[in-house]
Amino acid sequence: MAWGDFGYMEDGRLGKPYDLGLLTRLAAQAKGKLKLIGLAGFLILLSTGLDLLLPYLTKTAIDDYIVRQALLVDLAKAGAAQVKALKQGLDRKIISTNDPGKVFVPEKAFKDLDPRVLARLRADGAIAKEPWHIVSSGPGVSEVMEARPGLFKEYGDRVLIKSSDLKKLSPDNLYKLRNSDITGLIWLAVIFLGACVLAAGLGFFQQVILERAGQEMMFELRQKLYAHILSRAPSFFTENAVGNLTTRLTNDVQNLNEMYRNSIIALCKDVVLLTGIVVVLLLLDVTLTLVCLVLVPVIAVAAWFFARLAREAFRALQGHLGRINARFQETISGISVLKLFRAEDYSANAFSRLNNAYFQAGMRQIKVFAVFMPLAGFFSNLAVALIIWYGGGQVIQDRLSLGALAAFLFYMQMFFRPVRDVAEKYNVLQAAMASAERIFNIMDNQTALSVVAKPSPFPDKEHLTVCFEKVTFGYLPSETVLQDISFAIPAGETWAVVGPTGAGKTSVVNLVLRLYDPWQGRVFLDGVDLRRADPLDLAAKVALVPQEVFIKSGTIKHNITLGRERVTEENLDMALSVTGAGEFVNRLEKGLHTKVGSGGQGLSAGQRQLIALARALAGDPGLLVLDEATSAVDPVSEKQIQRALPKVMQGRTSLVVAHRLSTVRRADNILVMKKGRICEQGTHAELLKKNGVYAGLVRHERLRG
Ligand code: TTP
Ligand code: MG
Repeated sequence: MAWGDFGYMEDGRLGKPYDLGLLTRLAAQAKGKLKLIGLAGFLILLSTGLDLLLPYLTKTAIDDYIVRQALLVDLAKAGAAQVKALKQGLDRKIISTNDPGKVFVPEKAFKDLDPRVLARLRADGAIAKEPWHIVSSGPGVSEVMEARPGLFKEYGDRVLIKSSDLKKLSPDNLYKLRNSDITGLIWLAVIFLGACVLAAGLGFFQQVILERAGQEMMFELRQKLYAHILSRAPSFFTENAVGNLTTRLTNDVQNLNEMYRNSIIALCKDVVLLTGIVVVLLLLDVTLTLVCLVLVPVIAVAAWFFARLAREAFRALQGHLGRINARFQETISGISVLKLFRAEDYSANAFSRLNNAYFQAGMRQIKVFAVFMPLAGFFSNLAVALIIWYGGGQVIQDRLSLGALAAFLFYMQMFFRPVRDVAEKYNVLQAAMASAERIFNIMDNQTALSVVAKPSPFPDKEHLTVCFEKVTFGYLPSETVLQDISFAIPAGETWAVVGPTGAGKTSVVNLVLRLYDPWQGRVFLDGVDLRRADPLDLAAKVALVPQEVFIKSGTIKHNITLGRERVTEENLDMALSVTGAGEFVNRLEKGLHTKVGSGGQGLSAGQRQLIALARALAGDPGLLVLDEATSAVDPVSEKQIQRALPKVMQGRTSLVVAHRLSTVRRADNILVMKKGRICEQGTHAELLKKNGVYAGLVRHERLRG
């Protein structure tokens, strides 16, 4: 992954990668996946082992098959101590000649010698410069030896030829001579290829297993979050904007996955690989390893410095992106107002400023990376230079084999790859920690209305009574919306609530449906305190036609049934015909199966209201609550709904917030609300006679005919 594509954060905040509390909670998420993760970890170990094997195979190819040289040592020129050390130290590796004073020593054996002994031997001129090739035994060897007898020396089962004399052999003979070396190389190449194929195979399984574990965790987390968010009380949704909640469920969860995949697992793999490399290098050559490791502190400081710069740049970028997102969301949701006032240009200008800031922040981040990436490359090349300088010198002095040098170069390249992207992983980790914090914030939100362990069932009756007992309530602690409300609706009656805007009519409705709990007092439905009722029972008994109709995208049928089991085909037909919604639905080409857009695109305001009425009725509720069910409707639809209402309410207890005099007049009782209190109540006639607030409303045509 390149940089920065971690989704957006509305506040541009980054988490602390070392927040232990968060890490523990995240680890708890992975609990069920331990087997999968363990299996993947094992595969990672295996494939890392294979990665480490490849340079070693290269070394073997060079040292054992390509370069097989020995040097002649004149023991007569060496001191007694050196001879002893040579004989004891190399023992069986030495090839004795016919002359007891002279021995051949394979080049790669010299490095096993104490460097001081080696230096002394060189200083004394005991080691000849001329290299000899050690012929490996093979079927064609004796044939070649017979053809060119003068070139070869035979000591026991070992045959040697001056390396410079190899050129004198015909290509054919050279091939015969080195036949077994070539076979060895072919075998090594096959093993190399096999290791590569195996590593690729392991990589596949490891990837699939890890991804599976990751995707499963994300799936479960999304599921949990969704259920949790849905079960919050309405106040939660006033505090948390939809856009932010959407980000929680999508981007933030994705960030966690990114962290898990690109950071934690990769980090573990890197640690295993780096440790493995250092161990193998130390085994190959301690001093050269230490020379290379001199660079590590320098790189560590550079990486730390870079991580800080990158963090700042990344945070700025995320902040700007968040602002763009928020701005765009707001603009689109208010698009009709924007168009109405022709404010597109103004909005475009504002957007262009945000966009420009985002662009600048992006450029800053790119610059930071543009410095670090070549720098990391530079260090990697510097390590190569060190190996060539110091290691090359060691090879010349026979303290290091050529194969080991090649392996060193190979390993160093491997070493720097993870170092290069450590800063990037750090970024992912930070973004993810911020996401985790926000997700857990939501998970910790306890605003859901309490549900008792053993809810009291409602009596199984068709009509319900509603009773408010000294209810006081508000949305914000500082503001009381309903003050000491008490009333009782007998079963089967229709009561109306009227009052000026903001009086608290919708708030009363909200309490009947237990969208909120009152601060003081109690709300009863058929004698059951709503706090003790089963929420599902309540939903089955009460239906609301809200002030603002909500239509979800899908078919009309689904909009009416909302997937509720108790909405039978029979109930559906009844609801359609009683409300009159069936008339317009039948006129549609696809009838009930017509698709509508979210927000009710494709439906008129009146049709939406009819659907909301049908939806309420289809559940056959014992209590029907209408909140200004005809408020947003044209006169024709209004008439239609007005006609439907008496039929809809027949045989049910209903509570109707209304501004229609015809509806109100029919009510068995009218509650008149003002500033959160019930100021009058009675029938239409009684209230008119009283000549109070209600009579005033009627007189001023606040209630229309
Ligand atoms: P409502 O109960 O909505 O008033 P209303 O239904 O009588 O008004 P209208 O005729 O316009 O529909 O509001 C009473 C007070 O409570 C008002 O000051 C706004 C406030 N309120 C909230 O703070 N949050 C809410 O979710 C609601 C519904 C109201
Ligand atoms: Mg209202």
